[in-house]
Amino acid sequence: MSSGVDADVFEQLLQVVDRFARERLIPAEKRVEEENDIPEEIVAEMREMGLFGLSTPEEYGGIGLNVPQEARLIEALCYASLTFRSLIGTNVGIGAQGIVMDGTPEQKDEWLPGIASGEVIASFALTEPDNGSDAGGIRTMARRDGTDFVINGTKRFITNAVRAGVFTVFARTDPSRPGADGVSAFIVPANTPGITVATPDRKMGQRGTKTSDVIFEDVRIPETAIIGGPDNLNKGFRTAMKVLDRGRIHVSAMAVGQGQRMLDIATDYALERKQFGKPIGEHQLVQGLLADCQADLHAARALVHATAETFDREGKAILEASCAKYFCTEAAGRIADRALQIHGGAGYMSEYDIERLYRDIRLLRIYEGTSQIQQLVIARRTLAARAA
Ligand code: COS
Repeated sequence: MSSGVDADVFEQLLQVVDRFARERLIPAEKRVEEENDIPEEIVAEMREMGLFGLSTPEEYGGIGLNVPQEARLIEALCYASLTFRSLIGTNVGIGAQGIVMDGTPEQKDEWLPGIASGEVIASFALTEPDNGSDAGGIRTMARRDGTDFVINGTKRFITNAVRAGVFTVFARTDPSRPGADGVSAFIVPANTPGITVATPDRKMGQRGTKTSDVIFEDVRIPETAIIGGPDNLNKGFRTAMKVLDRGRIHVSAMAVGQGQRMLDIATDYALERKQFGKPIGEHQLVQGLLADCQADLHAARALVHATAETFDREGKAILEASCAKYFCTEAAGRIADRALQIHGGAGYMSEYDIERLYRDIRLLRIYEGTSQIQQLVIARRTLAARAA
């Protein structure tokens, strides 16, 4: 098991983040929704707290949480709007983990301190207009030119692209191999000539998060920018998959944090709101909705913790991470639906938080692998294990 930070230090940090989410972030949620951005003073506070470097190893200036600790901390942070998490999410997770997991010592020295402090935002550029679930079908090309590569292509829905200082970019380096085998991962500074970041997308929820197309036109980078160095040519798909496995545990923890928030809101409403002469929480059908939320939440939380422990112990948890992401995000969707139902007509009105949380949570079943991709991974591995 990887050590993570000392247990006492971690418990203190957890309390600080829990308080920060409840006392600082939740009161700012409506402003974020209206302004479609996170106030600068909150960004600065998140930097000061070291949140950008939660999972960066301590030797590079991060806090160095292990995966079980990261899961508990992300659950606490995600009691508040998911938008706040998205600001640090690519540095803690998918944008940076390729460098943490597979980078050379030089690449780590160059990039991880800035990523840990939040001075550099790292962004993960995998998805394309024609390739999301089929990650091995990447069309962005990186053509060799001497000891350089020249990248051309478009990436889509790239979180934090407008804020990025560096992209981890997945591009095809061997056109003769159309699938996962011909893909490499590159570290591309965002100021490299030829990169255009489009205007951020308008989305259903999670206002204040920034996703955009990123267009690469003749972007020239040296072969030393391949994650892990030139020897890792054509091995980028595995880096992407490893990053996503870990990311799926992270997303599961987000679902639990939001699930708890929605259940608390629905419970408070059930205690206050009266119909037929008594609080609706005293009506058994409403109790049934609350009970189903609580059972889903307990199961989801237990699954995240167990999966995080497995990842920490074994260094991977492919089947388990897909099970967790599938179950926890679907459970959060069910909790959102019931919590809104408990609110009745009020739940459909934007002055109630549940309307916004319901929209925000919808994305969890889609990004970092849709529920259907998780089903596919789970089923393939289940069949393969019995067939072996
Ligand atoms: N960890 C490490 N290696 C992995 C892996 C994982 N989780 N999953 C697959 N690999 C390896 C395989 O072992 C295989 O290597 P070998 O050829 O040496 O055996 C290689 O990668 C190709 O794997 P596979 O044949 O399973 O690839 P597929 O093209 O069939 O794709 C899925 C597999 C669908 C699971 C993959 O494309 C995927 O996860 N898609 C969803 C992507 C996603 O989450 N997109 C969201 C974008 S980021 S917000």
